[in-house]
Amino acid sequence: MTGRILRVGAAQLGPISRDESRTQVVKRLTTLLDRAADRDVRLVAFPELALTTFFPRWYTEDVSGHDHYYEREMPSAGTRPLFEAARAHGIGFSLGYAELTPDGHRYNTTILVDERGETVGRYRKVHIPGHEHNEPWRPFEHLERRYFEESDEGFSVWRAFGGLVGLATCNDRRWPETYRELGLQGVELILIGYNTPIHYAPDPGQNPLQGFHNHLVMQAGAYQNGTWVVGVAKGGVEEGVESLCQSAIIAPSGQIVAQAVTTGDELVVADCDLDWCRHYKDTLFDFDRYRRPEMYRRLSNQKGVIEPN
Ligand code: CDT
Repeated sequence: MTGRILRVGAAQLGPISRDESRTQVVKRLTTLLDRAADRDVRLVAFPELALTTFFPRWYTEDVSGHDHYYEREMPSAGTRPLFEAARAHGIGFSLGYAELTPDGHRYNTTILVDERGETVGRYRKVHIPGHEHNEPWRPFEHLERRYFEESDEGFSVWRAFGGLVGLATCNDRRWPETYRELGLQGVELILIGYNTPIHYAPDPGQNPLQGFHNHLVMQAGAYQNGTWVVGVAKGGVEEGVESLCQSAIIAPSGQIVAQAVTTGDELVVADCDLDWCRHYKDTLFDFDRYRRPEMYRRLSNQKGVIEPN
């Protein structure tokens, strides 16, 4: 193989129980990092909210009722061992967690940490799914809109690991705007962590299609922007709720080149040739040559649907 090869690991996590301590979880993450080091991986992607159980499934009257699940600093005493292990191995990583800022804002955040243990990028989730208020009719809730603010920082791409790396989080992967925002910054590798319950209460007919939709959107996003995409799950049955696994590494062709086979902690590895992106970015998806932004004004000027008279 020639080109800019980056060996990437998708570090899928099985369930995290509500009373699992940060120390216990960080130990699981460092075990996966150790396995990555054994396989000469240079960058490991961890899932969304990788340090805790998916707490938005439970309603609390006071929004601060789940604050013990949030990180007030990164790294902290609890998470520093992960940074130290990564630095010792010379491996970078992305990590999703609940962030509580000093001025009281709550974000669903993912950071990108380089091989020296330095945080080089921070992304706060843009598309926040679910609901704000108690809906006890559901078998379990999806209160992300109660516990996280929508970020208005947008999507960034960073020069790291010899390429152009972007981040997105779970529900963002379903929106083509996410990939295009990153694609317009030349992204070559997008890391996406997710927690996707199989049961979708507003329309359970979608339940059997969760795996299909997961790969459909990421494969399309990869191909249409000529980029690698890593989708990494926290899945399995967590506190009685089954979530999708099927973590995957997807090439700029849209093909899945590696996929998880378990519903637990598992490292999925692939050699990502970042130069492969050029095959798509310089041909069918030569944005500079073929895009017609003046034809797409609704995309940034309009939020909902306006049907013709
Ligand atoms: N974590 C996350 O964003 N999960 C959503 C569930 C959507 S149903 C409320 C997802 O898009 O997978």
